[in-house]
Amino acid sequence: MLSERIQIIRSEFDSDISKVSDLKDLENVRIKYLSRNGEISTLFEDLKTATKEEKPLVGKSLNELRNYATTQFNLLKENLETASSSTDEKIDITLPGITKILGSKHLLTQTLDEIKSIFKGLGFSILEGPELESDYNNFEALNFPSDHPARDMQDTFFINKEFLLRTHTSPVQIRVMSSHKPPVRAIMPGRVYRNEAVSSRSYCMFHQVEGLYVDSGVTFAELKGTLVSFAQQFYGEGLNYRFRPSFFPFTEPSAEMDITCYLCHGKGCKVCKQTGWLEILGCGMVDPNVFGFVDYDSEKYTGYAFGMGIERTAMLKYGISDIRVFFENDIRFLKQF
Ligand code: 2NM
Repeated sequence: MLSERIQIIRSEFDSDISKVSDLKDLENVRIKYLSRNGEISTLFEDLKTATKEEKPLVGKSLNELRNYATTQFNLLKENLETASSSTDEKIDITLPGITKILGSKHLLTQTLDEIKSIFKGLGFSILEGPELESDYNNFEALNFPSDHPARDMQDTFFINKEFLLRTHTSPVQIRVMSSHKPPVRAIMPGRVYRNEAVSSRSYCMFHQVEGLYVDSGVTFAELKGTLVSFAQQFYGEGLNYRFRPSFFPFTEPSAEMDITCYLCHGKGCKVCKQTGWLEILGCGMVDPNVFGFVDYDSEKYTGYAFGMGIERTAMLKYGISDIRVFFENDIRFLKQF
């Protein structure tokens, strides 16, 4: 009986549509019941074979089934479409991306990297040594007289009578010369410590890079050539430079190297204290007494040495007026470089 088949198809449709979970399932239900060859269309075909008496009633319930199925289909289709489009909205491709905040090298590290690479290009190797040193390596072997003011507790952090925090990286030079025969050509970067009042110009800890070249026949002219080449590469070509006589216990003769003030170009200003010059490093020929301590024959060998503060070097190059900014880790300072 046709009316019974209508009931069966309706409950099968209800069961099938209740299992639909996505638009693909729903389309299969549409094909099964509502397409041209679907179950409901087939019932309409069969209606033609019904008796005259049956036809109006069966036709009516068949129309109801088709309307019911179409309505159910449309409702579910709408629900599934809004559900899937709302999950799409979770990815808004117009939103700006989440960028990872990258750190950068500290200005001191950048400055030291640049100094290292220039001296590597000039044939120097790079050596390091301990920050805790003996009084012998830090002062004695460097020809500091026993009454030198640097050896005072006021100026140096002593651990005990024999050991201290190194006040310069020169003890590394003593270590190298004590353990290696000439030629020696190296730079020694690292932290050094001074027991002084902290101010905009000095801090209790800072960084130095010192250099040493010992061989037979090393001259002061070679010292000047090497340091001028360094200054031209680091501070720029076209600057004037000069060497002024100075004094260090470990070198004789000793000198300080100046370059034209980058601010006033030599005219005189606050930064260069009206001299037109900026002091960039200290240097000299290694004192024969130092060679005596490391067992080098000073009749056979000569050598030059130099040293510069890395904070001071960066301050000169970038116009920084307070050394403390290097150690405060204020992002507003650090991210400028
Ligand atoms: C400086 C200036 C001049 C220096 C000398 C030596 C050594 F060990 F060879 F004697 N090391 N470093 C030196 C010379 C350091 O710094 C301003």
